[in-house]
Amino acid sequence: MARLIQVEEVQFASSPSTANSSLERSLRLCEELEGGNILFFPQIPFPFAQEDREFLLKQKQKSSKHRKNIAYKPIVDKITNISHEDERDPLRLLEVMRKYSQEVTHFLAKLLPSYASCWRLDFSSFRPFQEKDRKLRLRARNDLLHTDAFPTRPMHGMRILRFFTNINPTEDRKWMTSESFQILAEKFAGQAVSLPKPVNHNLFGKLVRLLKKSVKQMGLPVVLRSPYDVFMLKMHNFLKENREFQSQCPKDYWSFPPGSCWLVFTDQVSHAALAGQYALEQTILVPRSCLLNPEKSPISILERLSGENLVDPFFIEH
Ligand SMILES: O=C(O)CCC(=O)C(=O)O
Ligand SMILES: [Fe+2]
Repeated sequence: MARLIQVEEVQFASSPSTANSSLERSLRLCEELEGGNILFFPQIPFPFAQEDREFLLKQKQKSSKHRKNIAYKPIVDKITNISHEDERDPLRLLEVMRKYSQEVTHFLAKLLPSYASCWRLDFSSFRPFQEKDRKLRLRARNDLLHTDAFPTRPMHGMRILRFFTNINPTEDRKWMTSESFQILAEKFAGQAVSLPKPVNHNLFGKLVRLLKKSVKQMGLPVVLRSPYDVFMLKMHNFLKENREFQSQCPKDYWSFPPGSCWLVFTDQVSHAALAGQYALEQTILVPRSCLLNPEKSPISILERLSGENLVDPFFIEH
């Protein structure tokens, strides 16, 4: 089960003598994250202007029904999922999201330099809806325990690392967590959730992948899932759809107070958001090659369980 590891006020090294202790701290934090724990920061550990927070809190979303979070894509510097009837100042929103994404990335790059040397920046999101009693279709529900897998963004073995910030001035964000991916995979993989088929390395398999890749490069919306991604998606759906698991599994409850942040590998720690409104989040993808303990990653666990290679090593890592 996940533990909460409080990270005390972070001072970054300014001299060679403090560089060693920064490095030690960084390795210790990677160890905790990869061990399935949650790093907790009582205060936002980087500048975040009060007027930016107030701007976000003023975003009046008409109804949370079927609505998705607002996403910011740092690579193309664009916001998606805003509806024009809700959004009166899209440029300002873009500016605030860009700033948040940059500050998180900058902070984490200093805190976890070994990850930063090879990570890929994924989306950032603004979550303006009240999670309690939020009406979403079952597989999209946040209040059911799950490990993360994105239907439209296959990971090819990369890890999903997410940094959350509760910007609500008065209300905690409430989470529940349960067992780690390792325990869940040992329980369900190969039984309730069928193990993935190995990567097809024959000429035909290679040709199909090459073809799909070129279709994608032409700008068509093809999702290139590895066997690993197929499994992770099945596991996500299975957990949310399994009433017995949801009610019987061991649970821990966490309250993240206003102004706090937390960092967690959400493909490993099963979690659910039970209540809270107004959070920000940045997703970062960490390749297996940059992990301190790659053997603890979901891809390695599944490859051990299946005895098969579940990602194509010659394929793009995203
Ligand atoms: O918004 C949150 O606090 C977490 C929701 C969640 O589990 C997710 O977005 O995958
Ligand atoms: Fe999640």
